[in-house]
Amino acid sequence: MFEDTIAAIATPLGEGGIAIIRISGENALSVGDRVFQPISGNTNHLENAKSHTIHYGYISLNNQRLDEVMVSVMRAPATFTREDIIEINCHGGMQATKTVLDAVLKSGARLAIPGEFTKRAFLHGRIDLTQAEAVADIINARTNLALSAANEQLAGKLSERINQLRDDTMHVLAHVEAHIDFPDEDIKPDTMEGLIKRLKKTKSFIDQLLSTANDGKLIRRGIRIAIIGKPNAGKSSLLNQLLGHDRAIVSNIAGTTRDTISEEAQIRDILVVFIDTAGLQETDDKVEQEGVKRSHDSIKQADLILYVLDSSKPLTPDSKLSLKDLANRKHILVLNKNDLPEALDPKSIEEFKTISISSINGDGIESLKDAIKSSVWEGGIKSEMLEVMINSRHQEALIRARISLEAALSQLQSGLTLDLIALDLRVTANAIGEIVGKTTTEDLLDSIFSTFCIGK
Ligand SMILES: Nc1nc2c(ncn2[C@@H]2O[C@H](COP(=O)(O)OP(=O)(O)OP(=O)(O)O)[C@@H](O)[C@H]2O)c(=O)[nH]1
Ligand SMILES: [Mg+2]
Repeated sequence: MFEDTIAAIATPLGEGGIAIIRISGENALSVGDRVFQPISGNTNHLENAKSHTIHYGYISLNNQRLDEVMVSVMRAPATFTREDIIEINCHGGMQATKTVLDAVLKSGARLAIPGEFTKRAFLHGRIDLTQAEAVADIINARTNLALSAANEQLAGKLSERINQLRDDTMHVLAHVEAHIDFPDEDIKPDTMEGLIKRLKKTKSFIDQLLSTANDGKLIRRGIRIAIIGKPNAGKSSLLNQLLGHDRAIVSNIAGTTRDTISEEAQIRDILVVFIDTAGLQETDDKVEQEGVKRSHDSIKQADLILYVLDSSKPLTPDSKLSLKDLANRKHILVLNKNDLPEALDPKSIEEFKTISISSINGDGIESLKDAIKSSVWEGGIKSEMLEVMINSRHQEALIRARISLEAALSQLQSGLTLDLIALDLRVTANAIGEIVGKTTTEDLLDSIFSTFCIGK
């Protein structure tokens, strides 16, 4: 299918013990032989090597030794791309790696574009599109949850369900088309009932899958949490507690934090970006005004708001006002400074979900983390949730599939012309097929694989 042989550095660029240069394609072995000198040397060493073996020697070009390496030989079809692959394990410095890659490129391989190895794996039928996306998800995973969800997808758990949906739609389509060919025969009531039942089942199955989209987004991208409150409430101290190190400057001067500070952390296996903000207050100071404006912006973008109150002080009228806005956002009211005598009237905040903490001694921080987790996963994490979690591309295709499926269903029920029904069912099947890559366009493939790194 592909005539050219591609090569790329498959490990991150930088200083490391080893780097791997991957070469895939019809001429992978002969390209390798042009640059590889085995330690006890005959020519065409790699072309004559058995599959899945590793060889010690040197990379050289024009009789100049460039690096001491180990080369793995993997013959088609038992490889990632289903083509012949060799992988050169060379020294992992920037220059060493580039020099070896350069030699390979001068010897007949072309530099791979991002995702091209995985694209070949897909086009050769080794994996489907959801599995190709899972490869990228595994590389990008930052939490255990994200990694296990990606592994399930690579194992084909999502593909199984999508293929079932498509088969069911095709089954009904075949029936409808058969009757188009024999217009004298009506669909028997029994058969019709069966077809309608099958389409209804398909629709509710699509709904089940669509309901996983939000969790999928959460697991893949994580959430943004804004820490807000009045000056000196202890927002920056709380950020430092949650991160476990001193990221933000803390002081008893009101207005210490002027710009927003964002920092990533894992809280109970959820990827979180915390945004510490300037205190919310009226001010004449220009810089502080900008800080307050940025605080409001981060409140808008946040998935969850931690509103920090100093519980050693009575509630002020302006706090009462901003608490009102809180009610219609996902929030946790954090009562800070519980190591000091309490001066807050519990009645004034009784309608809020509160957690009492001390950002000085860490009291209550673990309960706060639990509260963050349960506000993200209302109802907890179920194991079947990890098996299938669709991404936004799958979601978009399923929404299209659902619209045409509904049209087909209502036409089938009201006895409209079979041609139209068949058309809608075909649109449904195609939209579902896009998810696993049974129906694709070059544009779709480009947009998926271009997000990959080079060498994958
Ligand atoms: N006793 C006590 N003091 C605290 C606690 N948390 C913070 N503080 C103190 O309160 C003061 C303000 O803390 P910061 O974390 O800088 O408060 P902030 O909300 O970020 O303030 P701005 O950035 O100025 O808006 C500092 O002197 C902290 O040491 C706490 O739980 N108990
Ligand atoms: Mg601060």
